[in-house]
Amino acid sequence: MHRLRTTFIRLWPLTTPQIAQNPAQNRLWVPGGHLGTFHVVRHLNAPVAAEPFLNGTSSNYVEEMYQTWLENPSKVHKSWDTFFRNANAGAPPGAAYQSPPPLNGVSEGLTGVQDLLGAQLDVEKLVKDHLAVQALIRDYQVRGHHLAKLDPLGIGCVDFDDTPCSVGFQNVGLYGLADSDLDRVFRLPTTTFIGGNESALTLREIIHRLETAYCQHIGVEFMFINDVEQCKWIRQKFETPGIMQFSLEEKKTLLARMIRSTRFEEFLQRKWSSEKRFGLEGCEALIPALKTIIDKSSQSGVESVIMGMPHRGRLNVLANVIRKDLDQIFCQFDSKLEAADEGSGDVKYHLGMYHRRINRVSDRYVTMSLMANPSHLEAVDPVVQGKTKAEQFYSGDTEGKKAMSILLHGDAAFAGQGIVYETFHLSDLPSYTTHGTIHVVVNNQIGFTTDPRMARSSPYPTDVARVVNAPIFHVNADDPEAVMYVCSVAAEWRNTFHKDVVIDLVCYRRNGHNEMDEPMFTQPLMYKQIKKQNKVLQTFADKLIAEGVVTTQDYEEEVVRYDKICEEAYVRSKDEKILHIKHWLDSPWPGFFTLEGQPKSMSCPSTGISEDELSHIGNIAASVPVQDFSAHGGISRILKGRANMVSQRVCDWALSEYMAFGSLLKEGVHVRLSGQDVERGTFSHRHHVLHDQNVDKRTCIPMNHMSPDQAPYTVCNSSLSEYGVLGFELGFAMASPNALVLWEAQFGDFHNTAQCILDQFISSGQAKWVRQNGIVLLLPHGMEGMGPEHSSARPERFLQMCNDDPDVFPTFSEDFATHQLHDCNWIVVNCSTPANYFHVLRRQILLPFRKPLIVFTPKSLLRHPEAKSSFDDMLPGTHFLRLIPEDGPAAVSPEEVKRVIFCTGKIYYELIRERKNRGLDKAVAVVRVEQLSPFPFDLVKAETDRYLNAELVWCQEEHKNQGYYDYVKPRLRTTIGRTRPIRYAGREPAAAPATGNKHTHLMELQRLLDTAFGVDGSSGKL
Ligand SMILES: Cc1ncc(C[n+]2csc(CCOP(=O)(O)OP(=O)(O)O)c2C)c(N)n1
Ligand SMILES: [Mg+2]
Repeated sequence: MHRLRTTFIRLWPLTTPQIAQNPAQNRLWVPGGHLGTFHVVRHLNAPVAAEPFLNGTSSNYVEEMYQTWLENPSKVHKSWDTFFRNANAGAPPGAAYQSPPPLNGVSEGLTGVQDLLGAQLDVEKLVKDHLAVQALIRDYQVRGHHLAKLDPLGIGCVDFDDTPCSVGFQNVGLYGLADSDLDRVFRLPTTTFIGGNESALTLREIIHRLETAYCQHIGVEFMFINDVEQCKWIRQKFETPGIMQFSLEEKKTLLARMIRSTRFEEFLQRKWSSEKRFGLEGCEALIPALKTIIDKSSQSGVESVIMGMPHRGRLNVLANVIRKDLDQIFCQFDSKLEAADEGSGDVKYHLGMYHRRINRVSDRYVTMSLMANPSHLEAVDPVVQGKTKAEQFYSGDTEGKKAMSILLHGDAAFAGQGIVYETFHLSDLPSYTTHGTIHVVVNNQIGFTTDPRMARSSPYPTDVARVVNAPIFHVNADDPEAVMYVCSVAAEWRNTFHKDVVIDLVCYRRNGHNEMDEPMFTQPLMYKQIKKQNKVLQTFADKLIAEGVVTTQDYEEEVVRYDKICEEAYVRSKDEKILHIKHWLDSPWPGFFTLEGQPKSMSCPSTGISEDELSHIGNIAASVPVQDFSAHGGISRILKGRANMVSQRVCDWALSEYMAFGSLLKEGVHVRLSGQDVERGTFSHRHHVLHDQNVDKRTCIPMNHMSPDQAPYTVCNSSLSEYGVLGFELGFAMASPNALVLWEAQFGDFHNTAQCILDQFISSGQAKWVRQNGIVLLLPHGMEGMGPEHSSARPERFLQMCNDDPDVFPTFSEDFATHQLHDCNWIVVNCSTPANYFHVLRRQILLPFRKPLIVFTPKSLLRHPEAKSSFDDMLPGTHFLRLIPEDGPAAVSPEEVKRVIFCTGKIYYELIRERKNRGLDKAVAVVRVEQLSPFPFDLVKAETDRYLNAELVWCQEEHKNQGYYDYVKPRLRTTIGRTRPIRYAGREPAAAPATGNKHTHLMELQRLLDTAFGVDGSSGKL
């Protein structure tokens, strides 16, 4: 816990108690212990418990002694010589040790004992001291970062819970060493690289080198990593003497980048002093940091970098990393500029960008995209990962060598937002890994007005990354060279291990949260210190001038040069009269739209497919297309059932989905279905992945065995995170319009843990950022008497966010339906037939533009005997039915119909059963609205016109304040010009979506059906 903001950072030796407090235990080993039977092979194999002193590390020491003795017995102490000689001669346990011969000529008996004890103590001390040195080295590796000078302000807000400080020259006593040992030479263990070419150093030098490696401006946190090789790799990168060196050229480039970063903010401040821009002042090193990562990654073959970042320093990153034209950035500050694009647009520090350019260091092309993002901190993280995965997937980059992601974070957000953790947990899952993300935290030690001690319970903001064994490099951001070094190590780490890594740029925020905020209200002392803080550019320039890397004149000229670039761009920006949000697109789809960015047509072809295709895909769905595969008996029955359906030319829900996916795959469209337990299907209806019952992990995905030139099908059970996985799939769908990307919620109500992705990206993304997205959400929905959870996918919420006007009756034109789809923000459907589900999925791809599709999917209908569709409804010429009119006796004599019940989804089946039971087939027409939004005004009007004498009812199984009623009612009224009342048949308003009592559920159902068929209208409610 953080008790106080402290400047004391502490260490505690891991093995001190054993070494210093229990010498008796250490003494056991030489005279009578197991070492008496020392034999290299045997002791290496012996369990540690059988060797009181020989643990994994001390055995190294004895082994080293033994090897040295083998080479030359005179190189080891006489006592070791005697010991090894006796042990090798086969001395029995405990008898190998003998004291060295007496050096003086005194009385044999007594001196023999004294010598024996003296020599024993010598060896004991030698081993003990070496173990102590080893413990000390290890402590530096584990906790050296506690002592590193990370905070440029020197106020240190990392609290390690009052653990006593131990390392350092003054603390060797804690390890059982004395000041007099500082000049003794110790052999170095194999677990350190501080020796360079030397294998032994004085204790003083050992401590000095460890301090250099671990306690200066870089703090390395890595010893929690399970992989020994990875730990070793990091030790080598930071311990090797003199490893942090830069060429003159590198230093000059670093200075030039610091100049750009610093002067950009100063320029904005001069020109627009009263505008919010969330400047980077206090963390100017971020720009060279990112550029170093990109340079190094490009050198190792990366061609595409996808970045996500919050507000802080975003304009600077756009200008100096992505290299967006400065005039395009500056014109965003002109509030009078007119927007050329439809939609709301967004503030300048949320917009995205895409740019391809030559990297000067690697001399290779790199495409960089910065994803547009909402204000919601960290929400973009999974989206970036999804897009990166998609780029890797489409370019066959199975190891992440060509495309990579960089995520930037604020310290408060990184620690506080759960999506960070959820995204980390995608990092090593086969269908979600992007093979290593480089995370950069702008750790300005504050979140808006909140101190870290109030904002997190972990010492560092980066502790969340430890769950995936990501190394964490803390670095003082006022030292640009140290920053550059950790960034190049991080890039190398990713390129070597393809795993996540975190760079924690410990810095400060020179201004308030934004440039208008007064930080002294809440952090007076911190800001007094900040005001005293020298500007990092000046300090760094002075250092390079002193080193002779540049002259004062060089430096000043470089500053003038960049200021001139800014001034010229500023002048050009004045010529901009129109703001094109399209220029800020982060994911262009070349060739999909016209050059003007419009859809290439405004019609949608038939979504049906040929009988042959239906049979072929159906047969694949009914088979196990690999040899010697033992499928489960239940699966065999399901496959047989599918074969029967194919022979009868009908589809149930699962088979129609198969038909949609299979046909798109055969047309070369990638299909990716992701979500919890989607491979089998929560309701055990899908079974897209078959498991061999006899061979562990042997699976078969029949959908991938359809034809040699088909697109690949990805179906993947996801981690249990809706927010992370939905964001990821949204990002995946962003990369290409030529893919059907679907996310299925386990039950529809679970989508609300991903509400941020729905609100900030899916429903409003196009309006804000002019980019389209065709993601499909499958949300199981329906009142089945299963209680308040698992029943409702909350249709009311999706419908409430639709942008079509309830009060305006549209003018119909040719292709009205497609135009309507084009203008909407998302499509909401509830299909009542498998064929319609098939069509709506295929329509997603055959439309000439992309819109998110929300599908309320059924549960009981999956196995409902009547919820089947004939192949006839899926053949060429057929298409998705936005509305399914009555086709029974009532439709024959519409003038005799007393009541028209409009409904959607599975209640249709309850209604027609009830109608039949009541003998009302002629009197009541039931009309299904399959596409709720955009509302099919044209088709609804045709129905209301047909049944002119009928009362109109909206029937739903959901409660009145939920479901579709509030959305449908005004639109129905607008359709009929308010000439007839719209009656309501459904459940009463309620707080919970459904009752937990089965009996009540059935009573409610019966009551709503009674209301629906109250033909005289008396029981219908307005
Ligand atoms: C999910 C969410 N909650 C709250 C906010 C409001 N907010 C904007 S910036 C900010 C502070 C962020 O602090 P930090 O992550 O340290 O970034 P910094 O501004 O210090 O760079 C807050 C709370 C937000 N944007 N998103
Ligand atoms: Mg912060």
